Amino acid sequence: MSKKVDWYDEFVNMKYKPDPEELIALFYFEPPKGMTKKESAGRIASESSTGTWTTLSKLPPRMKGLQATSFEMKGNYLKVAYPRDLWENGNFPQLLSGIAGNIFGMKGVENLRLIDVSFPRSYIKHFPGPILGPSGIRKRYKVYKRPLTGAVPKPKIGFSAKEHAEVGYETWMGGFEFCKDDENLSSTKFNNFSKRVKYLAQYRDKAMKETGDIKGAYVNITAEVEEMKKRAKLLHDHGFDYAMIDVVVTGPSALQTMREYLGDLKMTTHAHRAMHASFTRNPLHGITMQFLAKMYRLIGLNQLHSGTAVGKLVGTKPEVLCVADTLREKKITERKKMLLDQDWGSIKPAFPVSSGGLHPGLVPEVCNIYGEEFVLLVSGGIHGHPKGTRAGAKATMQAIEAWQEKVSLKEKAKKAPELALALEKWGQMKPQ
Ligand code: CAP
Ligand code: MG
Repeated sequence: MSKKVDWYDEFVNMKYKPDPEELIALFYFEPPKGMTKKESAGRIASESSTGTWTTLSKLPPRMKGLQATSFEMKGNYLKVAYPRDLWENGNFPQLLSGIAGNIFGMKGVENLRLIDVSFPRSYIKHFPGPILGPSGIRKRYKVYKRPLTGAVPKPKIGFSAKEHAEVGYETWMGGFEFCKDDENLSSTKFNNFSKRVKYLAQYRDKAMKETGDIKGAYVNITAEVEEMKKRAKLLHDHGFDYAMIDVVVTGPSALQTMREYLGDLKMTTHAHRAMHASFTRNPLHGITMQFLAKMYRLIGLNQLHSGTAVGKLVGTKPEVLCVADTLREKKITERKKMLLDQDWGSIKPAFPVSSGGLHPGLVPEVCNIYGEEFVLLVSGGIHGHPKGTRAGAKATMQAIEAWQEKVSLKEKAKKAPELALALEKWGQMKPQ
C-alpha cells in the first residue's frame, strides 16, 4: 500500500515565522526508533492542535488557520506555534488538554517534555494573577529587606489541633511570621480543621500581643471545592488572610474557582506543589516546574514552593532560579533550553517559597540563591534544635541577620547562642 494516509508533514515548516499573537511552546523530544525527528515533530504539532493519524475526507476552510506548526528544531529541542484561536479565553484546563494532553502518550515520541510556553498579552489578560503579590504581603506583615519566614509543625501529621497550635505559638515566638500546615494535613479525627483554626487564631493573637508583630498561618484547605470554600470562609472569619492549597492534586480548575472565591474575601493562596515530582523531575519526559509556576502565577496564587537546590528535594540551582524568576519577574528573556520570552503585562508577581531539608546552617546559601524576595520555610530545621522550636526559629532569624550583615555564621554565632547550638548539631550539612 503506497498511498499516503497521514498528513503530519503539513504541521512542520522550518521556515515558518510565527505571528506575535500565537502561543509558542518549547519541547524537549526524542523520536522513537525508525522515525525521523521531522516525522515526530509533525505528530507533536498535529496531535496537540487539529490533526489526527489519518487524512480526512472533510476539512472546513478555517482548519488551515488553526493548525499548529513545528517551526524550529535545535537538536532535541522543538518550538511549536499555536494559533491564538485554538485557545478559549481564561480556560487553563483546556490549554493543558491541548499542549500537555495526548502528545505525551503518542508512540510518535520516545520521550517528550513540555519546557515552557510563551503567551501573548491577549491570552494572559484573561487571567487574574496574584491578588496581593509580594509587596502587598510585605506591607501587611511589615517585613522588608529579608525573606518572610515560616515553619510546619513536625512530625508533619499526628498532633492534635491544640498541640499543632502550641507548636505554632513557639514558632511565632521564635520570630517567624507564619505557621504552615503540611501537605497531607486536612481535617482528621485527631486534628479537626475547625478546631485547628480556632486554636491557631487564639495562639496567633497571643503571639501578636506578646511580640507586637503581625503573625499569620498557611492552613491547608485542600479538599473537594465546595468544602474548600467552607474552610476558606472559616479562616476568613478567624482573621486569617491566607489559605493553603495543594495545587497539583486539586488541579488548575479548582484553583481558578478558589482564586475567585478567596479574592472576594481579600485572601490569598499559599500553593504547595506535592505530587509535582511525579512528572517534573524526569529530565527527558513530563512537564517542567517553571511551566507549572507560569500556570499558577497566571491563575493567581500568591506563592509557590520552588525548591532549595541545597536541601533534601531535587531541583538544581538553574532550575530553582527558572521557577523563581518565572514567579517574580515582569519580563523574562529566553534562557536556552529552559525558558521562553514572556512579558507579564499587568499580572502581579508572586513569591517563590524555599523549603525542604533546610536548617540555620543552610540559610545563607539559600539567601544567596534567592536574594531577599522569597518565603523561607524551615521546619525540621527548627523543631530539631537542641533547645526546641522557639530556639530553632531564633537561630534561623540569626542566620538571616548574618546574611544581611554579610558576616559568617561562625562569626555571628559568637553572639548568637541559639545559632551556635544549631551549627553544633547540623553545621552546614545538606540532607539527602
Ligand atoms: C519541608 C516540607 C515541605 C517540602 C515540600 C516537607 O519540611 O514540609 O513539604 O519542602 O517540598 O514535608 O518535607 P522540612 P518542596 O523543612 O522539615 O524538610 O518545597 O520542594 O515542594
Ligand atoms: Mg511538607
